[in-house]
Amino acid sequence: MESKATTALSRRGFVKASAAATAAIALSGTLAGCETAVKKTEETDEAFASSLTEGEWKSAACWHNCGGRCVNKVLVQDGVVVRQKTDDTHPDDDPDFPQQRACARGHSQRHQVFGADRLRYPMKRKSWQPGGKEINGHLRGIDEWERISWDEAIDIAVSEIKRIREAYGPEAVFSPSGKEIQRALALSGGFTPRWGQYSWGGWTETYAFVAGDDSGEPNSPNIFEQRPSSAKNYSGHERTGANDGNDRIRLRKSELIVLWGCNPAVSGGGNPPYNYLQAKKAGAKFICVDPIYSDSARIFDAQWIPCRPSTDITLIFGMMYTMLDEGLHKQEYLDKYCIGFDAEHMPEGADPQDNFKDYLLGTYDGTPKTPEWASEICGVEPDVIREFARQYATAKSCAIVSGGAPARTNCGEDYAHAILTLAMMSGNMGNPAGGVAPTMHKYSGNGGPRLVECGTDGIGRKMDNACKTRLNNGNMWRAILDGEYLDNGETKPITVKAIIHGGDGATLSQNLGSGGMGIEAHRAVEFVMAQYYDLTTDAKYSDLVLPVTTKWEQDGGVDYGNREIAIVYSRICEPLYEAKDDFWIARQIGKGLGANEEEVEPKSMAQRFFDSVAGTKVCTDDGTKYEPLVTITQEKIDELGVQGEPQTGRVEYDQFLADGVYQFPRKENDKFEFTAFEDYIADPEAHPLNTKSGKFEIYCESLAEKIEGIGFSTKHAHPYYEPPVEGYEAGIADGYPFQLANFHYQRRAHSNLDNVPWLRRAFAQEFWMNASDAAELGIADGDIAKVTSRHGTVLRPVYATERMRPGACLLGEGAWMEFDEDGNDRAGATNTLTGQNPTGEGHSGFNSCNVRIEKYNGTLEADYTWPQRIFFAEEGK
Ligand SMILES: Nc1nc2c(c(=O)[nH]1)N[C@H]1C(S)=C(S)[C@@H](COP(=O)(O)OP(=O)(O)OC[C@H]3O[C@@H](n4cnc5c(=O)[nH]c(N)nc54)[C@H](O)[C@@H]3O)O[C@H]1N2
Ligand SMILES: Nc1nc2c(c(=O)[nH]1)N[C@H]1C(S)=C(S)[C@@H](COP(=O)(O)OP(=O)(O)OC[C@H]3O[C@@H](n4cnc5c(=O)[nH]c(N)nc54)[C@H](O)[C@@H]3O)O[C@H]1N2
Ligand code: SF4
Ligand SMILES: [Mo]
Repeated sequence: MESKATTALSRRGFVKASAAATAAIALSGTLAGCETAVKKTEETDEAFASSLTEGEWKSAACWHNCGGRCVNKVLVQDGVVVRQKTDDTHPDDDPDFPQQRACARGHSQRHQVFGADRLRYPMKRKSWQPGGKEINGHLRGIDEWERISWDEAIDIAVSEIKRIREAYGPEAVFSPSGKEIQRALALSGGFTPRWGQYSWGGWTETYAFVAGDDSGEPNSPNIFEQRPSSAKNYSGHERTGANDGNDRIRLRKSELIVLWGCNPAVSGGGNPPYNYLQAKKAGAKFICVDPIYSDSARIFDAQWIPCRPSTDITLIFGMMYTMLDEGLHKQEYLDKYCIGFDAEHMPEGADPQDNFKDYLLGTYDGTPKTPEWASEICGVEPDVIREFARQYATAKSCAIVSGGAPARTNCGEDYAHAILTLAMMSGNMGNPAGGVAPTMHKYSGNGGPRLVECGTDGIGRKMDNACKTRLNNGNMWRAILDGEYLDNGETKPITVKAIIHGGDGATLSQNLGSGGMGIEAHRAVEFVMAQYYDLTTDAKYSDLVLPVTTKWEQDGGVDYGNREIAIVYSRICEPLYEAKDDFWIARQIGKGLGANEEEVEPKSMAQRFFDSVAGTKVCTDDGTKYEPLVTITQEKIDELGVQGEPQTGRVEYDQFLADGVYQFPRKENDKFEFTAFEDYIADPEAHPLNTKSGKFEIYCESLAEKIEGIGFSTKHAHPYYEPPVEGYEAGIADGYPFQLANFHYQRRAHSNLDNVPWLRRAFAQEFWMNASDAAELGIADGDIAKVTSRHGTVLRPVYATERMRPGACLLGEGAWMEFDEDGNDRAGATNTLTGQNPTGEGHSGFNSCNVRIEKYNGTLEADYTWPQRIFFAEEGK
């Protein structure tokens, strides 16, 4: 059956369709306009072709945290962007050297940049006044706006921050996002920052504690032996090649590929689906473990294991039990490379009875973790679990690729620990075509050291100057409301009176419990400020809104793609309306607060861009080190008016910018293929792992201690199942029988682009539920569901399908909340349904969420027809 919202087109078909549609649409095209324009294009192919040669094609940023990084180009005619296209820097005839093609969001980017709903001027909420007396916090989100000047706006920001710091201390100023404004706040007296991991869930530190960062030598001169120093893991840990598993070319040798809570066709931006397709063509069989039969499952013709969300650990235990029962596990491998599997291999000082094998067998706790036991919880038939275990354990090589999703659960560390242990039991860790990798985004299925390293502007947030108070994503809203927070296991008081949204986050949209406690917390404080280019959820609930430029209105930048590419983009147009860039705003506010403005913005925009380009490096042909990528002459430096030294690289400065990308050439059997843990498996004595014991830790005391120290939840030293907060058992017990999973949705990059009507029309923000469950509740496909959790209610059109397993349901994350007078969120933001449940290492368990579902008898128009958030448009005329 076809999904109505997420039609899985082939890569070629998709790009063709979207390119034709994009090319046809004029800058401000309305939807009706689109259709006429498409027809017109078909009729006038020749005129269309010749129009592509007028004007200038420029490389444009596609900068959101979307999972990918692709080539995006725009055709500028007389200062107006009239077309968009993607990578055509070389022919697309070689899977070893594929093009870097854009998705529907990328092709729609100009509808965001030039959208009618761009914020034009600074605005103040009408019934709020600075000074702390006239606040009317209850009107945040529903008040009217008045236009103010930039001078007034900066004065308000400065005087409010000063007043609140003086009255309550610098900790009372909470700034959850925004590198530039956070620098200004840090350099002028401090602020309370936010902490916590979103993307990787329980994988965050688990990989490093259990398996080490990599098997490499930190100081080796050869980058293939080093622990690669590239893209940092969000936790601050070095993000290594090993974290992403083996490289894409080795994937083609896998006999079996298990996509575990991993849906690259929808959330692997860039080339991952294309790379997996090459493995499929080379003969790999695919299995998807997912509550939905995903678009990826369809494309790769996968076997579907329909696991209930947030219960994967039990499915893994059922598989392991089968492997033990049938003698399919690799005892020698476990003995040689791991600690903690059985009583004979426990770390010194640990209770031998506390080994993992006896836990699985139920020797001491009386509960063998059989497929029957697992099935009661994860909902997968015992025989299916057994058969899955046999397929997995007997395949010559099996690559498990896990998204963040199954670990983005309460107590998600146990999932990560369990699945690593499964790969150890089958001897797959270190197998060139096997392994287990928490890998998503553009990295999915393509691990290994980076072949291109992007340069940066070298400017940080100055976090050392922030206050020592820090609020975790999972309990910041509660902390603001209750006046206390948990700091390394200790409850401490905190008073928050100002919230400063600086812009590289959508905190009131993307965090647990935002629709409920998040909004309440915003209504409770004295001052809320936001700097964005649209009226995002964070801006909507603010008192002062500052319009910023998009990346198209700035000089340019260099951005990480997959390990083989660097993406570069340049200025497309001048700032629209009165929009200013984030550094300009930070500088003015910083100055007002007494910071040294040169320190707040230490480099000009031109210099920042130049440093990023000049600092971009490429791996040498012999694979041992990096050298500059871009050739820069003294004339170019003079022309740009920046500081720098001439350098010689592989590509001329102007060519790099014109191409929009540099792509490292790859070939099968080249020296850039990569297998995680290869050295350790070859010689564990000579290449011990970077873990406490030097081995794979099935029994990992250091991870358990770390989590205990944080104080949100506890973890056993070996993988362990305990029903999590808002897990399956809690939902049944409390009258919320459905488990809500989230996925990252094609319409958006998180909350970004949710306002683009084009994308709204293409992807309807539908609510997935099982067709039989729906029938039982009297709900038909296309009806409106009212979905209620302990924390909030949303309304959404139903996609009733057998592609969703019974008892579970799913919604795309990131919608812009839109509450009606009954308190129903008509947009269907997932964080209206989630709650502030801090867990584990301070990650967010978005996929542990209990709901109940009923039919809604009111109306809900398709959201692409909703009025846009447009303010003061008439004033610009
Ligand atoms: N329920 C649920 N919640 C989730 C998830 C989930 O699966 N389920 N996923 C989580 C994950 S994996 C992640 S990574 C997070 C992402 O969470 P965030 O990073 O907070 O989300 P974004 O929507 O990417 O926020 C970026 C914001 O910055 C603004 N912006 C972009 N560029 C600029 C700029 O140059 N200047 C300024 N001033 N503003 C700018 C955009 O308008 C947008 O509002 O969400 C998490 N939240
Ligand atoms: N289109 C789009 N793509 C994106 C992003 C985006 O905003 N939009 N964001 C990017 C970012 S920052 C991130 S971190 C990545 C996230 O990447 P992932 O975590 O890999 O992606 P998700 O879409 O959250 O989930 C992948 C699959 O897991 C399933 N799933 C959900 N819960 C569970 C569970 O408990 N168990 C199992 N077995 N499966 C489960 C979902 O149904 C989905 O099919 O995506 C990136 N890609
Ligand atoms: S995957 Fe991301 S970078 Fe690539 S085109 Fe889509 S939105 Fe842009
Ligand atoms: Mo993420």
